[in-house]
Amino acid sequence: MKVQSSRDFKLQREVDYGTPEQNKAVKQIVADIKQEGDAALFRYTEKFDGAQVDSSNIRVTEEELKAAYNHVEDSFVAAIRAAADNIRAFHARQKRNSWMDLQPDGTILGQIIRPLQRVGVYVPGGKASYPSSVLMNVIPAQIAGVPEIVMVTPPATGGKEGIDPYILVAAAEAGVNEIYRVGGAQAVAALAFGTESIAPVDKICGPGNIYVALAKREVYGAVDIDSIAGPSEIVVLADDTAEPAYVAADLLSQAEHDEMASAILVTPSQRLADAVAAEVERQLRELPREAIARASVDNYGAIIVVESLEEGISVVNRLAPEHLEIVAQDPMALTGAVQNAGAIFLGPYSSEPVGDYFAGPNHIIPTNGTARFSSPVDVDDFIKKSSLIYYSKEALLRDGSTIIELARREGLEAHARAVEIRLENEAKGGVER
Ligand code: HSO
Ligand code: ZN
Repeated sequence: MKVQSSRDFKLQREVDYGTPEQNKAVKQIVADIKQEGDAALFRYTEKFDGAQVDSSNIRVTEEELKAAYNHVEDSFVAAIRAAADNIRAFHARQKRNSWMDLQPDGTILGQIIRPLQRVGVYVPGGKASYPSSVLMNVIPAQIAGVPEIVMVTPPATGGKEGIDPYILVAAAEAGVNEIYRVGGAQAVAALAFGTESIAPVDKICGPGNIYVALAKREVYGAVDIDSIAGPSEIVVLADDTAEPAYVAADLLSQAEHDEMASAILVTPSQRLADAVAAEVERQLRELPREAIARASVDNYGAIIVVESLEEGISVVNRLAPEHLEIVAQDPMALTGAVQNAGAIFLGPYSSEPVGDYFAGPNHIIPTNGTARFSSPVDVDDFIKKSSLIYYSKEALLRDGSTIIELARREGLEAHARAVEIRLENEAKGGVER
């Protein structure tokens, strides 16, 4: 890992907007699903996943869900349950209440919180198919009160082996209501517009490959989507008190996600910088995913030596990392100055995987500098608000002329008259009702 000074450091990562061919292909798939429904959905599933899916087998049955439990270890079920309990407890704290404010003149103003009715969660197949991410997407929706949570995931090639039992168990434990074995842009389009087999949803979330990401962009507006997740990132801000082997291990824990993941150490300690560089190399050689982690470290990793922890914080704020670990004498004291970070892990025992799997906060966190303006997935992502206005006669008589003034200034005479007709009638003693 390169040790460098903060002056020379610039993190350069581009958002992948897909090639023109990929964009064209996705547009075509979405249009076909919208027009033909199931027929196109089954056709594309055969073409891209090599699986024979039709209306008789597209939905995963209760029996299949039960059978999945026979294919996983009891210890896994226990671990998923324990994690789910923590994630539920954390997200329960985020629940908002509707409120109403009764004013002395009889006016009532308020805000009603309603869950989305139907949410679609995309679960990718392949190497980034994580049971933990099923919990992180589904549980906030459930806490929000979403009554219909639908999962889609690509069928195994050939359609025979079915869906990964670990994913199915996580889905069952999280409380998914319906599961369909379709994936790719065709599944996103099916969720957005509905087909004969899949009723349309209000929001689509969950990670996927470039086709899934482009399809989500394409259907946005017809439905809501979550933000498009980039590769995982970790920044460790550490002083001389940090244990180099722990810091290296935490950096590698995210580097192993993806060749494009980014793991960065920021420290005022040259001694720690050198020790971590050596540790990273030593530990890398022992990792099953060495090739991925090494590519990540080589391309997007860095050890940045700064003058002070304060300068370190300003580097952190510039990077706006998805995950920040602060491993220093007094981590809590430094936290107040952190403006941009998706999740902040404090002290030597809060290794990032603690948050990835178990502590309770969500592990779907803004990447690629977007922690500057966005937040981890939470219950708010699955609710919406309705404003409530009950104006009393007294209040309208008081405010009517002001409203009319504003309406006429905008040249909207009908708006003005809608208020004026009431004022005039009230002046005449009111209408008989
Ligand atoms: N660190 C990943 C989440 C994850 N880690 C899933 C393990 N499984 C993105 O924040
Ligand atoms: Zn992770």
